[in-house]
Amino acid sequence: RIRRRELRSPHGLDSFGPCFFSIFKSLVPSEDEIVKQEQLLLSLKKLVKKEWPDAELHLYGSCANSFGVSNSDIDVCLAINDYEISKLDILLKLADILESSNLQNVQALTRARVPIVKMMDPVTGISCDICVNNRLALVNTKLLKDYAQIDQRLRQLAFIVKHWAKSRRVNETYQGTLSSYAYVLMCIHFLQTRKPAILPCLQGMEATCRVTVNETECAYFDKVEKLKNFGARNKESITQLLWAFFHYWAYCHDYTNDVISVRTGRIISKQEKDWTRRIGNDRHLICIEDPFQVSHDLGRVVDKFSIKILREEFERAADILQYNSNPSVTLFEPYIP
Ligand code: 3AT
Ligand code: MG
Repeated sequence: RIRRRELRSPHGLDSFGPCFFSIFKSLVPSEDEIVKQEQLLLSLKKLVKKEWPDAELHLYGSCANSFGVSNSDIDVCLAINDYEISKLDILLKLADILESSNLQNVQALTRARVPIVKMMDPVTGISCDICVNNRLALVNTKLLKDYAQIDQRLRQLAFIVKHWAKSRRVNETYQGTLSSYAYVLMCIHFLQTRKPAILPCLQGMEATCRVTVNETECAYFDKVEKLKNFGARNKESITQLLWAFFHYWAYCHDYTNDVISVRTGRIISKQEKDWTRRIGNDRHLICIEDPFQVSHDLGRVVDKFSIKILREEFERAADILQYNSNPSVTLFEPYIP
């Protein structure tokens, strides 16, 4: 059953606008940090070129999708066309190269769902994950970045939601809660479905960029500079949106039947996707469709224990924004088990 409550914005929440806005500002990475990230990428490029002259290194994830908070790790993808050598051998070779070049804590995680090499650069203090030929991640990174340029409220909302999720420890996929990528998709979908809409559905528009990655066609409208005024008719403030976001996930989302889909800009049914029952480890207790890999539910990490935790946290956040006298502090109070 869907639990509903009276849908009203709390009195006076807008007076906290400046507090939430300054939290957002404090999370944005500094110029200095961005310079350091670029330095590290440059030195990695030099190392890689020596071994594989045709290889390229690309940033992806939050350091490239504009949803990165300060002091995040960076995600790097090694794009390489060497069919003589397997992906795992490339990773092991890469780990060797890094190890012999003064990088610290080098570890090849060859058995992870997305195999990576982890390391830390002692010069900049930045930690870094490198994967091989993960072209889908590069495409979804660009999609998120393009959405962020349409309306600045997306970035503000997503930073605050990510900060809340990290503080409350519900951003830990290995514990059955959601990835940062999933939270950003939830924010995009939420803004697509406001009335009037704050974001368009880029995949529903005439495609201006098109790539095929492992048989998956990725196409959407990416001339986002033409959409700068898209959300202007909607005047909702960041605090109103934040309240409505948590209210939606706490009391309005139909967990039994609904899938949120950024690809269509709508809610679609679990029935339609055949996500109504558990298959293997996919339980579909909260359904977030990947915009390109449409058979992929980003909620699949969630199990019957963590769904409870997650929903309780959504309710806690909604109730704080509704009733608490100091919401911009209480919302982010660290979770203590
Ligand atoms: P943080 O700031 O690091 O928390 P992030 O956006 O970098 O946020 P992750 O490090 O979890 O998020 O993931 C890095 C990128 O990998 C984000 C996205 O482009 C891709 N990615 C992550 N999880 C998935 C997934 N389940 N399916 C497809 N792509 C994914
Ligand atoms: Mg990351």
